[in-house]
Amino acid sequence: MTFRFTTAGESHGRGLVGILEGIPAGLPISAADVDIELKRRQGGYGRGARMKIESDHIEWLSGVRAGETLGSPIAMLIWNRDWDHWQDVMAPEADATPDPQGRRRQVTRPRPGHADLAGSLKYDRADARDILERASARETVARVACGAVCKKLLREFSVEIGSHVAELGGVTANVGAQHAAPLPAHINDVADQSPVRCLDKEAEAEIIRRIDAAKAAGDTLGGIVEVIALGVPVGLGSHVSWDSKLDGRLAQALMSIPAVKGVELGLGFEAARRKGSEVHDEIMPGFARATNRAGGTEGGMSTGEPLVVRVAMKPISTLMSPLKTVDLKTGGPAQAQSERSDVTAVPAMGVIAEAMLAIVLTEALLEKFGGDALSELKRNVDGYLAQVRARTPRGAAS
Ligand code: EPS
Repeated sequence: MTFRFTTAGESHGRGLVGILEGIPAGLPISAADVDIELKRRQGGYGRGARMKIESDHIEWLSGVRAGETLGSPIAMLIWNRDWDHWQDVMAPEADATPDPQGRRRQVTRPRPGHADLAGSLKYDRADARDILERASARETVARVACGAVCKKLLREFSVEIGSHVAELGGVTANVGAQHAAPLPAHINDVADQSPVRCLDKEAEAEIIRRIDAAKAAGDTLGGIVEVIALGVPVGLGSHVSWDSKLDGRLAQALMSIPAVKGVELGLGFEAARRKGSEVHDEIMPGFARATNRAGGTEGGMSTGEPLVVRVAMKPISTLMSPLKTVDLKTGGPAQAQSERSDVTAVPAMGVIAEAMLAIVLTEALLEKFGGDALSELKRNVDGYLAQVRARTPRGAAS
């Protein structure tokens, strides 16, 4: 069964749907496993009023019975509570008595940086709401739901994924995979205690000050999140074809998160500034590495070292002190639309990036090991790990 993942839904529509295909039968799962992740995504200092309205949780539509997956497509539904306020604006059926003034809550002043303008021209829409409703980062709630199921599967193989905010609003945390101080063993246990998911208390205080200042100025802030997967076995992905390379697949998946503009693995761009002797991770007895500057992939395959990915998010493009734009209706100069929005969503983006990482790793795991049932998948993984162990130099196996 080919692994597939998709989402449907608009920001102020009835709800969001996430669909996963190819998850083997027999994986224990409950709505609570998914809802925990949805709650984590809703948090973070700097979010707007919408998060006070929503209280995200899933309803299973298919693919799960008596607390276990069936091997059939898994569909999850998350209702939008805000729909109550948007039913007329977002109604699917044509209005029998249309308002002569035109549609309510139209958006005709596209926001620089948002999908509004390119989408309105491409899809030939007079109202940019037809674009922004789907371009909205609300869609990521369905990604996180699918990612939660994938995380549950990966945990069966001792793969743990966590993240923390490495930079926000120009403030850099003095903690991370490339810093001397060790990261906590369970990153999320610590990061989730911080209102901005930052592991450096001093940086956290300054980040909060900057979020408050940006809010007062009607501005927004971006930042960088570091996502780490521990316990990934050697050999996921492949060097043989461009589209089977794990690093390329991770970059695509993470770059697809709204407002993400950059993805780095390990040293990333910094590797380009160093000599080879200061970049590559020497191979020690037992195939261990003294360093992990590569960030867990070589030749498009996982190395067995922690997977370390940094994801950069631009500031949100809805500004309360708006930028210049052009009105789609009049063609004349205007101020971009300001709608209720967040000052920053970088802490939430970390949770979304964890989900996308989990989805890519699950796809790569299932592609390599196959299996219709979890028991079969486990046998296949165990057989492979025994084969790898047999190749590990004697007396030095980790
Ligand atoms: C978003 C704008 C805000 C955010 C939203 C993403 O929503 P609203 O326009 O309803 O105030 O809160 O994010 C979410 C709803 C969410 O669940 O993350 C945008 O324009 O991208």
